[in-house]
Amino acid sequence: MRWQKKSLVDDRRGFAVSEIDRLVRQGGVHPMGDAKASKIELQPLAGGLGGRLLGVDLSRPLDDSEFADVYQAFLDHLVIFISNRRALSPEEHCAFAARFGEVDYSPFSYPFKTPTVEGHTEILLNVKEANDRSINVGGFWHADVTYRERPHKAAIIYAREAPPYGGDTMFANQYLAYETLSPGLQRMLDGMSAEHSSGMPHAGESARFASVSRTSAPRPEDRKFSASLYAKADDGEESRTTHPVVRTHPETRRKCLYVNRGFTTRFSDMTVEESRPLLEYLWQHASRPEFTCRYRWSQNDIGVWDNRCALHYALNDYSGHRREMHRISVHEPTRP
Ligand SMILES: O=C(O)CCC(=O)C(=O)O
Ligand SMILES: [Fe+2]
Repeated sequence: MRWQKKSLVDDRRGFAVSEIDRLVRQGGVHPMGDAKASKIELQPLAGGLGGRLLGVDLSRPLDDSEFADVYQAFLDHLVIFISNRRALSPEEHCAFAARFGEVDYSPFSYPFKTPTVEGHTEILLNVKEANDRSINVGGFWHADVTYRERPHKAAIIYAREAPPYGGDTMFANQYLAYETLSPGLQRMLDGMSAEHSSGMPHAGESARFASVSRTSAPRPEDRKFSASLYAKADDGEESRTTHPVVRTHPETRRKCLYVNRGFTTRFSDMTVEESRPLLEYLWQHASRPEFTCRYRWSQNDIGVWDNRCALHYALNDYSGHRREMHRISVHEPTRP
């Protein structure tokens, strides 16, 4: 049995223990193994979160019981990865994504552009050409679209083309971020809320990284937000909203920290100057190496992250190589 019982959940806390966790299997399963004959296994990526699912292949639809296992692994491990035997069509990607919730068809808010896959307004096309040395999409710690009243519940991302090395994505467990704060700070934050804005005052040019490689340092012009394909040059309206600083996950009922460097601007009823030192502390704490995992993409991989309790960061270290990701997101049914 290669299923490792690394569970962020346990009976003591009263959370559901995954059905998969109870599976006892003989022998190993190759990631590309025969999905029909095999049960799903999970190979943890790190202590804090993340798991690779073995024995699942999305080149054929999953039946309900298989999907239930996948969904439970998503809740238990916060971000899961599936390696597929062959390329998935946009329709197959979409059909899998739709099992996680209501698919988001709306464009992003100012200041972002949202290129999409032709004929599929729900598939965000995140491509960086080999000669593009500018900043990348998601190159800062964030959860997606938290400036919306109902941010995304999950993202289902497909690696259409992965660089030979570099271009990994990192994730950070925000249950752990909350649980490792002192009881005093937890009590204080429990009652607080914060503003989130698509204007990204703290994740602008200073927090982003232009493309790096061992042989090429970024040039000043590469560092500008406007150098990215995904930045809008024209003026627009920011989207803003307010969320609790600590939220309770609607499915696991666990509390997690819910501020991020990307979009959180300040605590409610406080100025940016008053908020910044504590936010800065929380942002750094939230991405402690022990709370993170890092995934190296291969072509045709699918990743699914729980955007309610995990942060992510896309590394911009593949200068000279092309990377193409397709992302579908599903809405949270209610406000955090
Ligand atoms: O390209 C990636 O790995 C993720 C980028 C990102 O932040 C996103 O798609 O939300
Ligand atoms: Fe993102």
